[in-house]
Amino acid sequence: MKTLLLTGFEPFLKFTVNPTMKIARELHGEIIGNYKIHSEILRVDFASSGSQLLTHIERIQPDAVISLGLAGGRYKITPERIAINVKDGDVDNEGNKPTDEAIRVDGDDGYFTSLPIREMVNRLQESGLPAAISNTAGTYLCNNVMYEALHYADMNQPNMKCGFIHIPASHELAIQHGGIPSWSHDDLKKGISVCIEVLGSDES
Ligand code: PCA
Repeated sequence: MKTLLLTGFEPFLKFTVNPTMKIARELHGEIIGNYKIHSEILRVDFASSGSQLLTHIERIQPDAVISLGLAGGRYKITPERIAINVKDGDVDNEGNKPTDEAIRVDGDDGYFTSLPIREMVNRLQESGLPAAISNTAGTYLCNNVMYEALHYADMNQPNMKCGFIHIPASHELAIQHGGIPSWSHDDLKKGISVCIEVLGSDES
């Protein structure tokens, strides 16, 4: 049995709940395909989210890492293609607001995901769930942790598959927030389970 580190994020900005937190918590300990899931929740903090993720990787020694983030306003489940070496954007939960900064001053400009994102999108759509590859994870915390995981894998563990999946808002969040498209929690969770299944089948 292999181990998957699955991360979600805490709420941030105007989003009073983060559906990725609930999904990660509910899938903790589950077995999907040949992966046992170990879930952790990350802070929305430019100064500590990356190191938090790397600490979990070193402690858990997973075979693969999937991080989840909310993309409030997106309509589909969107596995991300690339992480870039940039920190820039809205204020985080600790009040930091970097502008045009590098995540790692000596790091590569970017990293492509090592997850089977095309197969994930195909299988999501076959399962009746709208999905598309996204070509930008932005420059906020989601890009930040995706970059850190891929940088770590590149340096230390090239066989560890890593990447990031953005999901739309849940109905619960949309009711509180107002103007964003939303999915049922069950469909969001099913979508992530489908992606994990694909990860396993990709390796067999
Ligand atoms: N989404 C944000 C950060 C936390 C989250 O769930 C992002 O897309 O960067």
